[in-house]
Amino acid sequence: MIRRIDLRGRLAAGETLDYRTLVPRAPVDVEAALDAVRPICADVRHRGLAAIQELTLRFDGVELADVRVPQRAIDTALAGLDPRVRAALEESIRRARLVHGDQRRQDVTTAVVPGGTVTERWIPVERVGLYVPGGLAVYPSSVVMNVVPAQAAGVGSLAVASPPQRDFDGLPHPTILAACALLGVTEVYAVGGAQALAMFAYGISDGVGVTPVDLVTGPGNVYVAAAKRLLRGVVGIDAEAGPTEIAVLADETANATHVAADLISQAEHDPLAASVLVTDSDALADAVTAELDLRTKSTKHDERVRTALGGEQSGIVLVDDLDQGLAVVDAYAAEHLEIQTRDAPTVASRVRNAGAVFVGPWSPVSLGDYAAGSNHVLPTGGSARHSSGLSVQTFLRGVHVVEYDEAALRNVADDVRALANAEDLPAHGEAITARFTDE
Ligand code: HSO
Ligand code: ZN
Repeated sequence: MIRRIDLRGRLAAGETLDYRTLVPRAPVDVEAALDAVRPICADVRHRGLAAIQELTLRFDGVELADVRVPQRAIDTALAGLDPRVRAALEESIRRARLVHGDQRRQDVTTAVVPGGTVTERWIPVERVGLYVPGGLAVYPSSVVMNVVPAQAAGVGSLAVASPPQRDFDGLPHPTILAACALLGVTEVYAVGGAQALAMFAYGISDGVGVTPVDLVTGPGNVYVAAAKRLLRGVVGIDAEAGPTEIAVLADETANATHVAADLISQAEHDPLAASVLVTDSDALADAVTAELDLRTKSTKHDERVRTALGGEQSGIVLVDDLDQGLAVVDAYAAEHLEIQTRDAPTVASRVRNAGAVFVGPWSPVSLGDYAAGSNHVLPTGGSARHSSGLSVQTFLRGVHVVEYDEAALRNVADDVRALANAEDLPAHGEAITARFTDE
């Protein structure tokens, strides 16, 4: 069911291979969703609460009296949380706080010349809106992964929005609310989809009111991605998250059962999820294919998994050796990359493009999804070539603070004037000259 792409022998035959076009990847058409999302954003902008109420009835089948989830509903959700799940979430939060706490940045002052300094000050974004989807799966873990770095960065005001559920009295899913409670988030809205992002971007003034945010983060489907694309500029965005991806670079030492289990673990997210194995071992490719068949039959979300593994976005890529394997995974730039080879740390150190790298037999992606301490909001669709996953940095802005004294400015005045004249912007030079009329 999973297709094969055989690249072996092609380099030796003198071919030049453009790996980016050879690796499997499904097109995700955010552009096409823009038309559906544009009127929704406009409606929320102009009609506020009334628009959100109508859209919520249409998309979620819920009559919304107001958007804000009452604190007692959040408290009730926490009280009702399975103690085992609570303990696991608390451990996940503890580990994520360790890692993200270490990402905090110090302000740095550079003495450029005597009397002239530039300080890079790291200032947290003031207010953030976090979107938590409620579709195929409910992800309290994603609440952790978004909230922890924002809090570690020192974001002052944090609001969460998640779609209201008919089965839960028109509130967001209780495990989402409970995760908010564990993280100390009290401002939660029962609004989903593009309307939630528009609400965050524009704010609403009626009902309880919602103050606009400066930055929205969080995963979502193609409509959420389209809303982010549309609202970017009005508000900052993290990234347009696409369907999840796992690539595994493996040699003959890898355990086929583990590799297959890991490929299926991410395929279970979404029929559009991508699972890619890159290997130089025929025997491993065959063993993984057999294991995939076997395990797919017994896994809970077998339909989703079968569709994802059988889709054009998934495949087993056969390569001549690990060097070619590394070239392939770098070109693919997977959201998650596992290295299951001999001397995995050395191979992993050569990877350039991946959202996150999971090294050796005991570091599966699902560990990172929940409890490694790393962040699971990662760049998809090849954007790991130029972007990073969510971190404290996402919620900070580096501001240059420039402070020169008179002598330091005087010393560089001729240079500024020369460059200003070269750009035919003499008023720039005059702004310097005006300070030294004695010259
Ligand atoms: N693998 C997903 C995150 C996730 N997995 C949430 C389970 N829950 C995207 O990195
Ligand atoms: Zn996952």
